Amino acid sequence: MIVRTLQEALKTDRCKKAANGNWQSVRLSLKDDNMGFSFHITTIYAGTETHIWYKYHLETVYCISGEGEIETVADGKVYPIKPGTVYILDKHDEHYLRSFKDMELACVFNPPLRGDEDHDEDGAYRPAED
Ligand code: 9YT
Repeated sequence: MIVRTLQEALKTDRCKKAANGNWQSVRLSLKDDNMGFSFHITTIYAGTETHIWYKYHLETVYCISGEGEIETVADGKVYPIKPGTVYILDKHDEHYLRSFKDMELACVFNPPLRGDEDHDEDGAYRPAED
């Protein structure tokens, strides 16, 4: 059994800040926990727009607090995000994530992240190399 707290993890390198300044993510559970997924608490800062295209990962995102929207590039659909909303990127959906009020999100990635990943120029994380 593994027990961690958000408060402690925030002070370690589990807390990853995006180079573009749009978000920070506290990666509470990673690949080396051998769970088959990783689990993060992410803050998306108000007033930001982030292009995301997880070509090599699936992600499920649950909104705990804040307010924003997601726009899927393929069809231009816009979905509001508010507390209680979950969105599931089951098709590696390319999208824009916009935050109007700081959003706190719980995020699950499959395959799990290693811990140090930041978005590349396409808004992806590189695939795990095993
Ligand atoms: C919702 C989303 O994907 N935000 C970007 C950060 C990501 N959640 C992460 O790396 O934890």
